[in-house]
Amino acid sequence: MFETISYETRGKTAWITLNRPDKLNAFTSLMHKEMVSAIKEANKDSNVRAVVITGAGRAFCSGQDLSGSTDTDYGEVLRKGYNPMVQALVAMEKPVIAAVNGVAAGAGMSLALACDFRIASEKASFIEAFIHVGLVPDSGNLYFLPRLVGHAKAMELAVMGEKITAEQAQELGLVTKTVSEEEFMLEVETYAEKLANMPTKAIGLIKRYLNKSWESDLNEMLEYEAQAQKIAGESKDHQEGLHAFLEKRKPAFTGK
Ligand code: T3D
Repeated sequence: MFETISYETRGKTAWITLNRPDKLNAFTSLMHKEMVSAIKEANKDSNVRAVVITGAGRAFCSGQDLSGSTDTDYGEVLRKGYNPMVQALVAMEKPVIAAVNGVAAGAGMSLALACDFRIASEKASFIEAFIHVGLVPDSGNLYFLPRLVGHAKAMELAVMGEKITAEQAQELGLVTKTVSEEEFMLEVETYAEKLANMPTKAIGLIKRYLNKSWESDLNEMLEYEAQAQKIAGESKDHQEGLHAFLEKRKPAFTGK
């Protein structure tokens, strides 16, 4: 179905794997298009309640494929390729995990930042590689990075472009958890399965309104919370959660 990525569902989780291992999964325009299609597919499939994005081989993603021509309009590459991918990820009201198996460089790091959770193998690393080729962080990197690590650290990482280990990334709050190479895939599967069995609607609403919190004042947020709670309060999962509590059993959420 796809040339540069693979897409499969395992249980309630969709797995999107960047699949150009000889180029450390560098992005091409075809890969952008395929990523958008895969994200949309995961979004519309009501059986999918969690999404994992990872890389084939030893890398997560090395960013833009630098073996392409240098006389392209990078602004247009971003508007047509990267930005729709980031927008589709953020708009998806399902939890998305970046399973960072190896190096995440340039726009590959941006992709990881745009996900809701980052689980890193101890072999993973992160590098704001843009500066080394005279470019600026893009694909949402300048939006997500300061929100995750604060302005001063974002400035340092973006300008100095030094590679940081998974452990350092976790200390900075960039990474949800770091796992040994041997346990990495099992841990990602377990984490995804856990998320996929949670109240998906509520997770989607948390994602939607946490994103809005950056540009809203308190009164707007109080109203957004009221709107979100009305929707969540009418969900089957809320009923199930209440019944399970009263009956002293574990809830069986369906995502409805
Ligand atoms: O539209 C636009 O262009 C603007 C948008 C820009 C967005 C961006 O992402 S700009 C930043 C682009 N990415 C980079 O600058 C990262 C370049 N790669 C590296 O710095 C290093 O490869 C890594 C730090 C990621 C990994 O280093 P290492 O030592 O583990 O591997 P390596 O030996 O450098 O790379 C292995 C192979 O992958 C090698 O090919 P070879 O020699 O075995 O045939 C290398 O050329 C290839 N490769 C790695 N990254 C890229 C790549 N090929 C094409 N594009 C890449 N980005």
